[in-house]
Amino acid sequence: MSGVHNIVILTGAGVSAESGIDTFRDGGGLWEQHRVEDVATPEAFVRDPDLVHRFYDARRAAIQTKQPNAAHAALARLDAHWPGELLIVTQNVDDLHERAGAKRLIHMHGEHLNAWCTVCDRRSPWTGTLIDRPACPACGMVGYLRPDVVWFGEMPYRMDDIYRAINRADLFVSIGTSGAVYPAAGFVREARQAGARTLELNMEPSQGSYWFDEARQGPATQLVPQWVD
Ligand code: BV8
Repeated sequence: MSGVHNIVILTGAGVSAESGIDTFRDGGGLWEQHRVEDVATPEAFVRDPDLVHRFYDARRAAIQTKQPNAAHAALARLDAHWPGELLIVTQNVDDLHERAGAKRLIHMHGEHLNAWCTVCDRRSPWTGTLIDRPACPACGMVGYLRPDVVWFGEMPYRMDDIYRAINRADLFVSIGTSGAVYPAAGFVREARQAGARTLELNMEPSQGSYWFDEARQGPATQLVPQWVD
């Protein structure tokens, strides 16, 4: 990667697919079994909190049985050794990047293994279920915890930090995302405007492939180590 100093990497569900975590939009994926409006919006949570808790409790349990794959490991190696600025922005709410060793990481759509108290607004590590309306570990209020996940219509986390990194990047790499959801799907255009080279690594061309200088198709566990190493 000659001439590259500052790297921003965007990851999506495709980077965790080979770890056995369902993606959202591939055949049989998570959204195939549910309408997004029924499980991933604040309105859904008000309308049918038990359905939303069942959906997220099942995913929180499933994640804990999965392991990082070669793509997570390669990104963690790059993070550990890259002398310039590097930021992994993940849309994923699993903890596989961390478990592979990644440090310079932002979860823009939240984290499954946290619970968010709608009374005291604090996040607490959480590996159990929420459908049984447990007490908030921070304030003790019972029945007010929700998944710490950014739903549609909600503001993603740390957007200022993300845009600051993108505007300093000279390489932007998108891995395992369909380019279906904003603002993440627009990052490649921000990166181009900042003068960065852009690379997409994905099983198939994404909805935003047109915007990338280069797009390679294949499984992340092959493409990412090839690119990193
Ligand atoms: C926002 C919840 C304002 C967590 C998710 C009307 C009202 C309000 C907002 C909107 C609106 N209309 C449009 C919007 C914006 C909206 C949006 O984009 N809607 C879409 C549907 C059009 N966005 C929002 O609401 C966002 N908030 O806009 O706030 C704002 C704007 C700007 C700046 C600040 C604030 C909030 C979006 C977050 C929604 N939450 N999830 C959860 O349940 O997990 S989104 C959900 O989809 C995931 O979290 C994920 O992040 C996202 C994208 O999915 P992908 O990760 O790409 O997964 P997908 O299955 O789609 O694709 C997988 C890809 O991997 C495929 O391409 C496949 O080929 C590839 N693949 C598969 N296997 C492999 C592989 N690649 C490599 N190797 C493999 N083995």
